[in-house]
Amino acid sequence: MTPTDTPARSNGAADARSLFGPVDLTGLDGQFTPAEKDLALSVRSLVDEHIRPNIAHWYEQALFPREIIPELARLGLLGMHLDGYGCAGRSAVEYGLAASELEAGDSGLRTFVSVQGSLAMSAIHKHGSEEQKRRWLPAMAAGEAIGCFGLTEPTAGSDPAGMQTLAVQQPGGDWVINGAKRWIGMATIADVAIIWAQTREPGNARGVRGFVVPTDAQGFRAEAIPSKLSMRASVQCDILLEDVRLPADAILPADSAIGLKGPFACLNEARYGIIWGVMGAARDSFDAVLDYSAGRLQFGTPLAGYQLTQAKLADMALEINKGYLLALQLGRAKDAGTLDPVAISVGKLNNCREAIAIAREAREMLGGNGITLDHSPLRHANNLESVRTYEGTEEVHALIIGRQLTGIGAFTAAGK
Ligand code: TGC
Repeated sequence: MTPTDTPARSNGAADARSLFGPVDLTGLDGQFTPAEKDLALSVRSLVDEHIRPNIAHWYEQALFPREIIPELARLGLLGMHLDGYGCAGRSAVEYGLAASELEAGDSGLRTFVSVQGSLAMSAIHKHGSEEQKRRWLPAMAAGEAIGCFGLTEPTAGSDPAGMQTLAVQQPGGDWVINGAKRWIGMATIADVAIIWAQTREPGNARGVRGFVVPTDAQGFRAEAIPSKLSMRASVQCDILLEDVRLPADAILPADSAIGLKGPFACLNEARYGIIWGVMGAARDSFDAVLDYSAGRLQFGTPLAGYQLTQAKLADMALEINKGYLLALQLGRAKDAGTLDPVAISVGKLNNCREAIAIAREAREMLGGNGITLDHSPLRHANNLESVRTYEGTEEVHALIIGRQLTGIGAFTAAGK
């Protein structure tokens, strides 16, 4: 048999309800209910209609397309896994599938949905007062109010316990916050910021707490970080807080928000979404190079007919299948209420690592054409540099797993 007379692959078009297409070598499609598939395919339609035709332009011009927000809200994707207060109450698996479809379009758009739903809305939903929930969640689910989540600081990234931002309670009850946050998604377009700060009451240090800060509060300033080579269709910002005065009830009051477990509970949600999201970017990179290799002749033979190409495609397909199976295992556990944060680290570390390797390999297989925005893999690979770094770097997740395996914390040289 010659390489060109073997119609070995189907493009999945015969099954209009195929979620995964040709990469599905292990029966992934059969693992999802009709309702889960419906949701995923409706997000795919949104991506096909609104994101794919424009993403190269947005990426090149470094534009976050605000006009996409009403479309995301219309599908119920903002805070989609939260219950009540205008949120869609979808399952963890549905949330994961939506993240995957969005990130097949671009990590920047999935990041917007994560920051809004998994970080800002989830902080209010988990830790907020009834008044805070009613004030913000319905508007945020409708896309009428945008949120951001300020944890990381210029000198405190992997170690948020080292944050310097300080909220001091005044004798009348008001809080005054001073400090700086960095790498905060959406801050320049946000209406509300969840700001995590060390707290001090008169004569008393009280540890890290969260505050619901309207971004029009006096002394709040956000500036977009320029010249990014990654996440160009998204916006990451510095926040400066100079004597920002807030009423006593701006604090997130729940006991669950006392100390760093407050923000970490929200990071769990965002990290979970990333496990699925990055597989979307990997799948899109694979689909791009599979198509290209079928049509591109080299020495008179389609690239797809070369053994080296097929071995690379096979390796990519293995990791995409394994990555989705891992995401699904964790998603079913999350829906059952049994998902452990260490398992989230397993998923985040593995799937980010494999997704960026797949996107880079796909770029290489596209040859010189792969360095333009005509093809998605290098854009995905550049975005994934951010995704593997935020919400816990690869090193942090490796050390969380290492601590679980050995019982010894190795985050610092002192063995903490
Ligand atoms: P440690 O200080 O000992 O623990 C503090 C408390 O937190 C609890 N905890 C968790 N709770 C729930 N889920 C988790 N995943 C948790 N991890 C820790 C812990 O049990 C303890 O509770 P308590 O009751 O005893 O006070 O911290 P640790 O030693 O457990 O963790 C160390 C380390 C390095 C793993 C942690 O600091 C870490 O995860 N660092 C990475 C931080 C990170 O991911 N930063 C990214 C922030 S994202 C952002 O700011 C902007 S990106 C989003 C955007 O685009 O805007």
